[in-house]
Amino acid sequence: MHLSGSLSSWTAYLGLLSALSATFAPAVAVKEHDFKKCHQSGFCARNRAFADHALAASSWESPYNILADAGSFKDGQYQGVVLKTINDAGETVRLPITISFLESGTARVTVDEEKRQKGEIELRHNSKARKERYNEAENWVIVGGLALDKAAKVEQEDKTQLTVKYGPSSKFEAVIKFSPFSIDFKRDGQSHIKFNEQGLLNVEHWRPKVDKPAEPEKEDDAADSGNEDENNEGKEDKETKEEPKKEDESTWWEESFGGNTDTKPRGPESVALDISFIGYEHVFGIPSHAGPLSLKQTRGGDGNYQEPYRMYNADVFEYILDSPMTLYGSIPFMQAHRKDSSVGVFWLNAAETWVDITKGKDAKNPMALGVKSKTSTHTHWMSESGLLDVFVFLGPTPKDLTAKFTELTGTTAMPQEFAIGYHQCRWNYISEDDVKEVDRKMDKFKMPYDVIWLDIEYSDDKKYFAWDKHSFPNPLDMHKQLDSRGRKIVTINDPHIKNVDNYPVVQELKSKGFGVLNKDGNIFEGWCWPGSSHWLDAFNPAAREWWASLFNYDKFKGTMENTFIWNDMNEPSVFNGPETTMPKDNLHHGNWEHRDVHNLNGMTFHNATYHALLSRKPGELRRPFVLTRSFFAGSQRAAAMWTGDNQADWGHLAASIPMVLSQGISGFPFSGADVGGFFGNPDKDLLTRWYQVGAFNPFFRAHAHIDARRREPYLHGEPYTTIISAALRLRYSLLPSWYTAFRHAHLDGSPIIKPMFYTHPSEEAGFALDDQFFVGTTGLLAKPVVEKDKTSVDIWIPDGEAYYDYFTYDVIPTAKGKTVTLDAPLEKIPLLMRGGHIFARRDIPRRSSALMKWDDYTLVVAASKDAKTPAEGDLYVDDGDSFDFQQGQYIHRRFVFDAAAKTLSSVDYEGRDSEAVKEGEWMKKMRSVGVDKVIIVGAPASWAGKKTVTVESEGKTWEAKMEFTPAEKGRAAFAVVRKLGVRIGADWKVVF
Ligand code: NBV
Repeated sequence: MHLSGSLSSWTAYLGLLSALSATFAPAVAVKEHDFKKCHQSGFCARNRAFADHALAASSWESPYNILADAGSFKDGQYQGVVLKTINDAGETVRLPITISFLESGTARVTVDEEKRQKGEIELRHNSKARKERYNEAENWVIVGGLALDKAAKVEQEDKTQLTVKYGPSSKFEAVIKFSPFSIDFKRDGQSHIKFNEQGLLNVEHWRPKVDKPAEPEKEDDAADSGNEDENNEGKEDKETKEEPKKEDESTWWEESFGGNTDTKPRGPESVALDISFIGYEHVFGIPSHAGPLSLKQTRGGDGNYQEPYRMYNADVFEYILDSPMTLYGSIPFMQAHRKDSSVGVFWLNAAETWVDITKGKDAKNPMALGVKSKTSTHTHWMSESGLLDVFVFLGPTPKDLTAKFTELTGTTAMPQEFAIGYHQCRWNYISEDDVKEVDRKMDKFKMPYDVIWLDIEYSDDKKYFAWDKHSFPNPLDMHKQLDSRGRKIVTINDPHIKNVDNYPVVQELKSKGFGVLNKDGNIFEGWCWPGSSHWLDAFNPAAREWWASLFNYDKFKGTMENTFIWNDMNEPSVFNGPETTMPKDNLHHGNWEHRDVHNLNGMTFHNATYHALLSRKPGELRRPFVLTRSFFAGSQRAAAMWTGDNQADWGHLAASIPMVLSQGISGFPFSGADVGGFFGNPDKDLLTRWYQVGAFNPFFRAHAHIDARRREPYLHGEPYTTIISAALRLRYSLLPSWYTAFRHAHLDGSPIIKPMFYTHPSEEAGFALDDQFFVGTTGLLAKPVVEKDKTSVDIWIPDGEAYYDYFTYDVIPTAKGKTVTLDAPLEKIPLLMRGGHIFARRDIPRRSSALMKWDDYTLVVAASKDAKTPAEGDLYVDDGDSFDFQQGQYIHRRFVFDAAAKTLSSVDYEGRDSEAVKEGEWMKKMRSVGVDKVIIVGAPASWAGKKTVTVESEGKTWEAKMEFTPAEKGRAAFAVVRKLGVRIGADWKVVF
């Protein structure tokens, strides 16, 4: 093997790191303490202190009141003013408020600040930053669902409150109290969500800096007010009762962390609000965090966190598990769940955000809960800047929440079909020979895969768009060789652009003014993989257009139709920046401070790449595939994500499941974790188990750090090779069902793998479970093994349906709510089929998904326990590459097996008239694709002795052969019908 390419770059990289480490902490040293705790983030400390004060005081009254006479309600929208009283003299600040009731039944509350809105403030340090609170987040995030509900009506209004009825059949109600300001969101007359119930609303209004005589410097001023330490709580209580709380001003005008100083030209400007979920014990969402799906409390106590959940996208190298610490991407969408009810909120703010969570009964007024003796969850949201902008969803089902949330933020893009196959990655495949060798070996070992990935070492000295000529002299030939078996290449293209003279990309970036600026308005320079770098400002439309042009095949030479793109480091990661990212006082297009837009940054970058890939030569229009590390609400429209730099240990394997589930319920289900673990060397058992988990991640990619030993799946000898191959093949045979699950995600935002609370919202015992899940609508229930040396799993059965072992057809002896122990030796993935479902497979193993395109299907029917309940399922298929599906070029079938009527039928899923769709090339070709086999698991015993079935389709009737195998020793009876002779796209019926 040819190693010199990698070694030379690696040596250069080490050299660079040691050079850098003399002056600052490079990425490889990042540890937990390199990221802020709440007490080190001025606004978080201030708002927590504010909360401590308010919650401890015997008679706390929020200083925010709606100005009763200033408001008006028209066409589904209330517009008014909240007055914030800022001192004992009764001086107030005006905060315009808009409460919008949307046709979808979602409500939106937006609070701005008049002075900043009008630009009547002064910025310090001659800053060029905008004066307004950031009000463009919705331009990036929201793509629909904002139409106002004209039918929303004021039910009652007086000097003290306003009640608005809205939503479907006017079931929803918002009771807006004026003094102090609060909102009670009700459904069917019962309170579900309350704003400012605890009085923690806080909008830090603009004030001029008054210079005081210098005080002696205190190192950790903010820590004194942070008070996140439980032991301090009593002390703080005492203080608040004895004297009025004095605000901690130490972080108003300047803040330092890790040697970086934020100049904060606009002073303190945070927004915070308490949001209570009345009678709800579980809250989910706000990814990405490496912790349980059901979010923990954050104010200390047994098993709880001490820190709020943080959302400040960061390159969190070697992240720790079971932690509320921020990771690479954020979706500030939270849903609360209790038996038979789900509600949620979406906090539309892209600045650094923290969320405290506490649970308990309302100590002050238990009757106010509305739901007696039930636990409520109180959340406290704090963002550093921007508008207070919150959407409220009143459910009542988890599916309603994901549907309404994605109505606003968009649904998962229909993926390139190959993208849901298996991806082979490592940092790095070091040369063309290396790539070809891996490709050859995968074939040799009959392991299907679709994509091989090239990490940063493919580039010429980290100058993206240019190949390392020594290691990749003929990239086009390499692409073509892979293309011959339908395979793809993904190259990495990061947002940092190497700052050297001989690099046209950086020269253009500079001359066109497309880089992010520093606080002084000059191009920002920082350090990343290439050394000194500049960053593309993807907030700038012209910069995005230019970026798109760089991907044209004639610009990014050596790429072709089977090249796709990976965006890493887009938080953005800046090695010498505060918390390994950009200074908050940097400036983006429109002179918005980085502080305001930080969590959007990754999304603007992968959006730019998405648009680049839509068309790379005149006349081309194809679905892009972009993988992103950083993301925000809305990223699902353009990218897939992975969970970043995990580790090759069992804990990280286990953590990957709740993390991927959390993405799924938060509108961004195209997600997965690095199979094998990025850092370190997994032992063979761990790697094997990881493939079994990865085969059930919507995004399935193996990846490894440059220092990790080679671990391509064919390298491990028996029995591992066979077992890993089986996991890969299982994924490939089920690709039709995965693709169908993506279709549903695309249509209504539903998750691709689904946690128990989502599929069984009435079964309380399942609410906190996050280690087992259903796949789409297949009824496949998986509980992969994630513990060392474990050879069995306990799986919780959520209902009274029949459950069959996927591989043996054994009937699982169980009952609703029972936990069953399943054998799971290394070669076994615990996978059950729930009765009442039908799913599609393709059973001929092939080398890539592209080669399976015209294969016939197998349909698996898992019969219901009760013959009267039909089994149902669907299959969606399109060309997997173009946008022709938007013109009706797709097949979507609904299958129904009715045991009582002895029929299995296929009809158009949407009841479309097949003649109405003019068949394009792909549809025509699909005419040759049929159903090869039907397997009915749990077939009625009365079929014994039956040898044929009658098939009816397209005006004809014929017979097909059936084999029936009776039940035996716990295994269900099953029947197999072969060579059905029906087209997948046609209506047909089998009569048994
Ligand atoms: O590009 C190198 C790596 C990449 O392999 C990994 O997947 C990313 O998460 N990248 C981070 C930068 C360096 C990490 C140590």
